Amino acid sequence: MKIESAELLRLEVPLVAPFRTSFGTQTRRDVLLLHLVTAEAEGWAECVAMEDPLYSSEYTEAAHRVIADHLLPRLFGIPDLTAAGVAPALAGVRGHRMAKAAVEAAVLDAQLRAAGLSLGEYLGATQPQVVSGVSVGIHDSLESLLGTVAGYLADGYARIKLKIEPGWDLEPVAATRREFGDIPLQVDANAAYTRSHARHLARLDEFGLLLIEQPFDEEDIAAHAELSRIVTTPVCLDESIVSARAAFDAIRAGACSVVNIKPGRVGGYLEARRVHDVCAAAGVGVWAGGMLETGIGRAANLALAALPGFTLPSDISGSARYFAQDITEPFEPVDGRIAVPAGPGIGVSPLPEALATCTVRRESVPVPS
Ligand code: NPQ
Ligand code: MG
Repeated sequence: MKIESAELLRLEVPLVAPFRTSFGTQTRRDVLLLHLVTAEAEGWAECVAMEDPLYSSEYTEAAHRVIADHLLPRLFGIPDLTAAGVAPALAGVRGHRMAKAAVEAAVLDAQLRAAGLSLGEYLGATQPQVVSGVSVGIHDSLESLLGTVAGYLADGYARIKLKIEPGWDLEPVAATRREFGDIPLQVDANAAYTRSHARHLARLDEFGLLLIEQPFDEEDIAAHAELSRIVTTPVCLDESIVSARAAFDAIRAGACSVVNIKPGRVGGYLEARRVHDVCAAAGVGVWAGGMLETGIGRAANLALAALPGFTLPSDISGSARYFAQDITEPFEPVDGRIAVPAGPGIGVSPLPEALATCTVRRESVPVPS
């Protein structure tokens, strides 16, 4: 396979409601899509970087530029390009994992569409559906939080994740338990705490949470290991796990007993599968994270989340959780599960009208002849 043309698309998609985390309040998704054309098939991928470098150091505009100026040029001219060859060809560029993940995913989609194979089949998916959970932002009051959670439970979501930060932790968890009883419940701090909060976080133990996700800085593996020794709630890492090696080292350090897998954060679906394999070998459960993807990223995440080691409910929600209008046929949970697409590649494509509505910029990346 050889890349014949490449285009980057930027979309502005409004969120149905503001989403507040410890790193700020988002009201829209600044989406970066990559569209590749080869002689055999086209490939689509979504880059999960967010508009500002708040979740991680990557951000959309930087990912856009590094893909156009540094990543794609290293692939142009490779005549027998496959997804497995992408990471080695890009290894000279340091970092930029979310950008690299999008490039590899677009090549993989084209390769699989050409072969008539679904991403789930390619990755080794064993589950026809994925258990769908939902991530709930920080609210201004307990009353409004409980109203939001009630709505998601009525929508059939099988697990609730509450975003927490200092000043918004024990009370929202206690209120949610009081109101809804023994539902599957977990929390995510997006690195808002420091080691000095360890004793405070141990007070979450009485609520029987599935896990506490990334309380401390992404580079502070030692603090997570220390917390793991004093709490009974399983500690899960998200931001810290940037590769299969990082997962191996964090597990060995005793920093986590659960791992959130996001293909963008680790540099692609192939590395994400290696994270899954490392965790499975260590007896560490994994689950699929989410980055407010449109249907393009969501479809691919579903395929990965159907691997056998994904034993905890995912952060893959229905399209309507985030968007009034998705850019693909919308995904919808049925009885708390979302079906894994079965068609070739990621199994979905952008709907031209929906894409036209939210596209704000396009850049063709010239392929040298
Ligand atoms: C997490 N995701 O697990 C992330 C954080 C997150 C579903 O909680 C725009 C783009 C807004 C990416 C908000 C969930 C975002 C974003 C939150 C990622 O840590
Ligand atoms: Mg997280």
